[in-house]
Amino acid sequence: MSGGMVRSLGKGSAPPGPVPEGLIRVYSMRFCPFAKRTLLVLRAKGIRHEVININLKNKPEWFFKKNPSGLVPVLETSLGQLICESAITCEYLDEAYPGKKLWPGDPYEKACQKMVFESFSKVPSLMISFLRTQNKEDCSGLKEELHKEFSKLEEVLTNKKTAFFGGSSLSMIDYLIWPWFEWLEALELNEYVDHTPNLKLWMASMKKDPTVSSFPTDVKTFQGFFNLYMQNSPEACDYGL
Ligand SMILES: N[C@@H](CCC(=O)N[C@@H](CS)C(=O)NCC(=O)O)C(=O)O
Repeated sequence: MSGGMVRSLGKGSAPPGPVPEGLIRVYSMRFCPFAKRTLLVLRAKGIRHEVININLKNKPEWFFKKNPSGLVPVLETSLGQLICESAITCEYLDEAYPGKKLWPGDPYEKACQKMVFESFSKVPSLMISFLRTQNKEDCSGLKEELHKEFSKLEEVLTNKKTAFFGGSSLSMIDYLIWPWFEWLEALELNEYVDHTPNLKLWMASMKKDPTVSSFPTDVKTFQGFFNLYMQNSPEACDYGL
């Protein structure tokens, strides 16, 4: 399985050939939290896959044929089927491949996980806005909103009395929301989970998961990427390689 630590393809690159049988391909970007959802599910389920990184600041022309919106992640099967939108890619992988099921089989339990997912939905855009406005203006409003969103997640864990959002073991909802928690330290937002002890414990448990710990997250590398990305540098996506 590809580790994904490969340079990205940019404008002028040759389009990759068909996906070999027995493999699934993911178009990704090393620092994209949405693509990380897909990669976590691929790894957790032990699905053989290859990773093609896309230079999001200098996109290859051919990439728009894979996803007209130009966003990663995108899955491509050996039949040439294309699947985009991270949550949809994760659900597809869980349904299409055998082995450990990450969504619960019980419809009510699945609905509960989807409600948590919905409740988490403001966090990605708040974090991106925070990244964009950092050092430029006062971020107190954003921080207050983030504080509120984390309190909502804390309440779920407190009411459930379980280590993970789906119960006593890790499941789909945990992988869907995890990538943004990896950003906290790099964005110096760790104190925003000080008021949420159960969320903090959840983060500690997530870090111990073999799938999560198989992707080392280096704070300095994240910060280097953030700096270049905010400057629209075509080198951002390959930072640290
Ligand atoms: N709703 C999409 C969002 C994906 C997304 O925003 N990906 C970012 C990278 S983290 C991207 O491809 N950005 C390229 C661009 O904005 O042009 C999903 O869940 O897959």
